[in-house]
Amino acid sequence: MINRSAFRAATRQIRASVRPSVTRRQASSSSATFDWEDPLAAKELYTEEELAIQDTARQYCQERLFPRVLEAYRNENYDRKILEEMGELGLLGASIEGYGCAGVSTVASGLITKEVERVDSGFRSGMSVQSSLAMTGIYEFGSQEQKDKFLPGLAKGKILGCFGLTEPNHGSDPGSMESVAREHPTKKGYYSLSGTKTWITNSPISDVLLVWARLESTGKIRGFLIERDQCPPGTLETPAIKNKTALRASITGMIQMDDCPVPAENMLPNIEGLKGPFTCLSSARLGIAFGTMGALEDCLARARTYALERKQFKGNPLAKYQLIQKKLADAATDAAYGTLAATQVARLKDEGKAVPEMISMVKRQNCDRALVNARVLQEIFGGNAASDEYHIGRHVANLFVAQTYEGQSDIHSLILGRAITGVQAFV
Ligand code: TGC
Ligand code: FAD
Repeated sequence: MINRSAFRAATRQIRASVRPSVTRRQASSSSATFDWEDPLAAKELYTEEELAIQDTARQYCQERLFPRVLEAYRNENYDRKILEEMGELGLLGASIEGYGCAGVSTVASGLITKEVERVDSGFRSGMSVQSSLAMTGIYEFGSQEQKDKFLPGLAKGKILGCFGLTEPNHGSDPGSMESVAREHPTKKGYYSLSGTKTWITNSPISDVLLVWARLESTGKIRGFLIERDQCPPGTLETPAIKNKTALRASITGMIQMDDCPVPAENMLPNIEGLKGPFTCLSSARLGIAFGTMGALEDCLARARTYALERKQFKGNPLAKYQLIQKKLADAATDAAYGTLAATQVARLKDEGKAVPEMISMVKRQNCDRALVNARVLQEIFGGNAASDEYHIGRHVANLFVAQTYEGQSDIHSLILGRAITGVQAFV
C-alpha cells in the first residue's frame, strides 16, 4: 500500500539505485548538466512524493514485470496476479480517495502509468481498464452501496473489472450502440441485457463487467455492473480474441449478452448518456498520454545502447553517424515535450481546470509521436529488430494499438477541429 512517509524515506535510496544519472539538486543548481533521460528536467515539476511514487512503480515494473514480458507476449498469457501485485502496492485506482485507494495526485497516477508502459503497453492496458475505466465509472457515478461493494476489491486486484463500450458495428461512434437493456420479462427488479461488445480488455477474466447499453424505456445510454457469478448459464459469454498482432501481453475478448439478467440496483444511478463513458475515458486517455512516453523512453534507451555498442564501417559505433544521432534527438525531444504536456494537463486536472479537448490533444500527440519515433528507432537495430529479445518491435506493434483505442488519433483530430472551428465533422 502506498504510504506517503515511507515513500519520502525511501526516495533517495531507490533513486540512487534505479536512476543514477542526475539528482534533483544538481539539475537545479548553477552546475546543471544535460540529462538525456530527462532533457527538459521534468522532474523539477514533481513533488518529492510524486517522485517517490514514480520510483516505487519503476522498481516494481523493472524487477517484477519486465522479467515476465517476453513469455506473456509470446504466448498471449496474461497473469491476473499482476493486478493483485499492483493492488498490494496501491497502484490501482491510485488517484481515488478512500475505498483502500492511495488518493495520490493525477500527476503521480500518470507517472505510475508511465512506468508500467515503459515495460509494455499491454500491462498498462490491464491496469488502465481496472483503474481508469471500471473503478472511475463506479466511483464517479455509482451508488454508495455499489462503491462499498466493488471498489475495495477492485483496488486490491482481488476482483477484476472491464469496460464494455465498443461493439462490432460501432467503435468510433459508440453513440449508435445496439446493446439494449429492457425490463426483465420474468424476474421482477431486474433488467435484461442483450447485445455484443468486442475488443474488450480483461473481459475473459473479469468478475465485474461495466457495460454500457441503451435503456429501451428512455432511449438513454446507461452503465450496468454485470457480476459474472450471478449470470445464469448461456446468458453471458466472454470469449478471448486470440492471435493478436499487438498487445499480446494483455487479454482481450468479447462480451456476449443474451437476455442477461442484471439487478436494477446494479445500474449506475448517477449518470445517463455518453457523458458517463466519456468521463471515464478522459481519465484513461490522460493515462495513455503518460504511458506512451514511458514506452518511447524505453525505445530511446535501447536504441542508444545499441547504437553505442554496434560497430560498422572501420569499427565505428553507429552512434557516431549523424543520421543515427538525428533519430535519437528526435525521439528524446518528442518524449520530453510529451511528458511536459501530459504533466501540465494532469496538474490542471487536479486544480479542476482541465477540459476534455486538452486531454484529446495530449492523447493524440503523444500516441502519434511515440509510434512514429519508435518506428524510426527500430531501424537502428537493423535485422536484430526482428528479434523479440531487443523489445523494440513489441513496442512498435503495441503503440499502433495505443494510437487506435480510446479514440483513434484522427477522431481526436476531429474533436480538436470541432473545438477550434465550432463545426462538427463526424456527423
Ligand atoms: P458528443 O456529442 O461529443 O458528446 C456526448 C456527451 O458526452 C459529453 N462528453 C464528455 N464528457 C466527459 N468527458 C469527455 N471527454 C466528453 N466528451 C463528450 C458531451 O458533453 C455530451 O454530453 P451531453 O450531456 O451533452 O449529452 O458525442 P458524439 O457522439 O458526437 O461523440 C463523437 C466522438 C467522436 C467525440 C466520440 O464518439 C468519441 O470519442 N469516439 C471515440 C470512441 C472511444 O474513445 N472509444 C473508446 C472505447 S474504450 C477503450 O478503447 C478502452 S482501451 C483501454 C485499454 O486497454 O487501455
Ligand atoms: P472504426 O470506428 O471502424 O474506425 C476505423 C478507422 O476509420 C479509424 O482510423 C478511424 O479514425 C476512422 N474513422 C472512423 N470514423 C471516422 C470519421 N467520421 N472521420 C474520419 N475517420 C473516421 N473498447 C472498449 O470499449 N473497451 C476496451 O477495453 C477496449 N480495449 C481494446 C483493446 C484492444 C487491443 C483494441 C485493439 C481495441 C480495444 N477497444 C476497447 C476498442 C477500441 O476502442 C476501438 O477499436 C476504437 O475505438 C476504434 O473503433 P473501431 O476499431 O471500430 O474502428
